[in-house]
Amino acid sequence: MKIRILSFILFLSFMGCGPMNKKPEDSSANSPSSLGSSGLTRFSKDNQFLVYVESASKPTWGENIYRFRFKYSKNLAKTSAQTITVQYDMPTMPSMGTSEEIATYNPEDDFFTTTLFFTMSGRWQITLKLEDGALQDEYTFEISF
Ligand SMILES: [Cu+2]
Repeated sequence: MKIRILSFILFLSFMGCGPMNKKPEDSSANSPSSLGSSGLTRFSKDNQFLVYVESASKPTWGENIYRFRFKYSKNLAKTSAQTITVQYDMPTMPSMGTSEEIATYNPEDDFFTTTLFFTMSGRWQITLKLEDGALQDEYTFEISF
């Protein structure tokens, strides 16, 4: 038993994240939507865009490919943005910092694609920052594994 606890502490210090602050599942309406491997369509934070998110597989340690599609909420037309900024972090571990990737637009399939690298299991929060001319908005979702 002691050995098991010790190796758990060693594991935590190796990962450099400190103990996890386990929060109960938040089911409030304002909490970011969660995403498994299936696609999801939601409005962005200020309702400027309709955002579709999908991933090729269930979230896992290492590389994870995500695809996004944006339309204007008011007329459902395609946005003219060519890139979006993707920021992701672990909300319960601020010391890990925030990682950033650029998702690039592929006109052939009308999707933005990026690869995120999850360095450990747990809860990750992902924010898409979309700028399209004068329109700016963002969309946040969460994954856990
Ligand atoms: Cu962490």
